[in-house]
Amino acid sequence: MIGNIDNLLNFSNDIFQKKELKSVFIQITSIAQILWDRGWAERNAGNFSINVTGFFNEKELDRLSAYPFFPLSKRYPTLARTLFLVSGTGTRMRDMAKHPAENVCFVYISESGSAYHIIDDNPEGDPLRPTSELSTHLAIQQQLLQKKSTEKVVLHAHVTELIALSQLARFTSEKAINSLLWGMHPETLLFLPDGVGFIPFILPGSDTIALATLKSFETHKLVLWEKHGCMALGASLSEAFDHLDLVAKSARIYFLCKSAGMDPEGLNNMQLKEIHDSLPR
Ligand code: 2HA
Ligand code: ZN
Repeated sequence: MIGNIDNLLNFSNDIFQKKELKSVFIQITSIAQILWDRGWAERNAGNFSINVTGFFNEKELDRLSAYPFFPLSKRYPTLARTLFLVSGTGTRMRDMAKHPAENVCFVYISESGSAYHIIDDNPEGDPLRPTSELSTHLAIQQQLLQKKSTEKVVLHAHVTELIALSQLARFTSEKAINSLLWGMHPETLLFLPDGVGFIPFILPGSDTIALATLKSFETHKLVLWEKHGCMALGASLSEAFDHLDLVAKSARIYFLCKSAGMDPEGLNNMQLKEIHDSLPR
């Protein structure tokens, strides 16, 4: 354990430079750019958390325990001594793509699971605060650890095509929206056989949305928040993005047919069954 502020500042620098994290930062750069290019991250929309605990040894985690802590509004016992790379609140994906280190912070959870501290790339200025959706991210990350899931990433983006679908009353149920999305393209059923979770509109950043999302992630890898956006899980940021990309493609096919004045047929039940039966068991 160290208490010397110079050591802390040095460590804050070391942690951003850690070579094992290089590929994580490369993915952040590329996915942030794609989210911006797609228009899925207007203004400061979108956020992510990446569990990077596995890149650090016990000794390094001990050093992190020397930082000052902020209390968390809830206790996350399973997250004790875990470390996350989290997008900063108010940051823009278009800036993230160019300067990832300036737009993310590390969030380290205390031994009790009831406090956290922030390590950013600007230790002398005001700390960059983590995303406004931190409570939802932590609750989901805790559930992933409890399930011993290989998924380490939670990604939120304003996927325009899916927000548009959620504006149509006939698709505002899990059954209806999945039947549409699976019908538009075989890969949607192949890669998301559990479909997407659907959550009727709830205030972003609230405990209620965190709880509803948590429940939905018990059975899905992607959850749609009505008239707002999506959250996706992945072993990496790229994989979480792939889930969003896949369902957005299905939604685009639907709207393309509609804008050409046609009602898409969709894959029929026999075709869907054939795809379903080809899935590995
Ligand atoms: O990160 O998208 O829902 C900003 C948001 C909040
Ligand atoms: Zn949002």
